Amino acid sequence: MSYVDEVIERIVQENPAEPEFHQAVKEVLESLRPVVEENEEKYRRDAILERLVNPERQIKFRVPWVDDKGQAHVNTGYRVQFNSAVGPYKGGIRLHPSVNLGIIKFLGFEQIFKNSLTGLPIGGGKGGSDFDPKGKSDREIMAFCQSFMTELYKYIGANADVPAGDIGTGSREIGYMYGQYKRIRGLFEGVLTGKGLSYGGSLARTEATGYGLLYITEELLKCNGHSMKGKTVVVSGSGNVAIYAIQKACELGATVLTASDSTGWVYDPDGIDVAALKQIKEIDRARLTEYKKYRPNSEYHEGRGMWCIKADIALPCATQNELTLADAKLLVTNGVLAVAEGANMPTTMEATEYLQQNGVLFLPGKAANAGGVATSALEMSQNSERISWTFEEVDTKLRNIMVDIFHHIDAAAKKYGFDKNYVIGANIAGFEKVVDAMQVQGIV
Ligand code: NDP
Ligand code: 2IT
Repeated sequence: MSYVDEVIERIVQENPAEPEFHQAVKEVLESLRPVVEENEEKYRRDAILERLVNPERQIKFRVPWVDDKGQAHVNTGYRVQFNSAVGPYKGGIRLHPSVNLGIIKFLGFEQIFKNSLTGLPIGGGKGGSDFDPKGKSDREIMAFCQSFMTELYKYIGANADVPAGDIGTGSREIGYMYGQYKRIRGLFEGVLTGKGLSYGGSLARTEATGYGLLYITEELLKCNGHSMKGKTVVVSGSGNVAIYAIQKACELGATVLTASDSTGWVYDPDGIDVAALKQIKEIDRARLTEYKKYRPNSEYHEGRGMWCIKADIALPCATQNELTLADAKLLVTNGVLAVAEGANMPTTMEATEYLQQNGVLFLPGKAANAGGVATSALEMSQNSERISWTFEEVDTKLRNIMVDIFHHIDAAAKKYGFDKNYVIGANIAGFEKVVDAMQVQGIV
């Protein structure tokens, strides 16, 4: 049996009931076959793949908090410190009832390669909790965040592990967590990113993931003889990534037809109104059912299903495995040109293969959504220097990073004979730097 197959088999056996983690490991290791085959003897001797797929450390803890009625609750907190070969662990904190160890491990594993692709010195990690922020008061959110940080602070630090936002964790939650860290440690340091601008946050971090997604998609299109201008786009999600992806797509001259949340989706034939979306989601924290009040011409549909809308580009920006084989078939039937993942692993493996086999340009999340963590690393730089760059400075750096990522993954795919297979390109390009750092640092 090949080394890759052996490691995949062991990871499935040793980590039962973690299907998303198995999926992420399989996708990456399958892509790495040509590199592993070239170096099999050395990698086996040094247990490179075993060390790559086993987190350096995984922390699980109890998070007790009290609701507004005086009732105590207990949630589970996680931080998986996956790989620090190229820099301090870096990755977001997800607050969602679906969170479990397997979800955090898949996200942490993906983060290793994504962070490597940014070209910046950040290792891979991820954290979170099964706490559900929906419907909670500000005081309840604060109580949870303070309790979460009261345990997490022991394991993180500006040069050790720097968490940030993800699903359910935005600037409000980061603020409460930062305040509690500072109070316990007595350190005003860049231990979190996605901070508010008044206490060390970076301009353009809020916009970065969505903007970065469009910068790399524009480069992909340009290199394949197209552009965003005049294109129609279907987007899923209506959170941080989706909102700023929609905003930048509009700025580049495209029309975005859809947005979604966990209960339904909207179709706006005149183009999604970003100001209305921000009011509903960022300010009112309400459901998308409200959208019709702003745009009477739009349609609201319960459930999922926006992939049936005909468009040139699809940008899944909500959550993992939200774009299935059936959805991919609809997209192909409707003549989709490109799919770029704003979310982490939103496309199932079967759907990805189907899109690629049918000539759709496909950008995987670890390249396409790397603008968020890249700008987090720029926030870390600004914190270290104790200065703040202008919006334009950060945005220009972000754009350059995304363009560089595209050419890097494109070149890696070509080098191994998989021209335009950006999944293989991203996995190989992300791996190359990490494996080099791991090898020269010895067996640790
Ligand atoms: P938000 O919490 O801001 O928004 C998430 C959006 O996705 C909401 O519209 C939410 O709907 C929807 N959603 C979440 N879970 C589900 C689900 N199980 N089924 C259907 N819809 C769902 O998160 P972000 O925008 O920050 O994150 C979105 C994706 O992008 C995630 O995969 C995240 O890991 C990834 N990502 C985020 C980055 C960042 O900087 N924030 C960087 C790189 C990737 P509802 O409001 O109803 O829950
Ligand atoms: O998935 C991701 O890359 C993020 N949620 C952002 C992580 C970060 O550290 O900014």
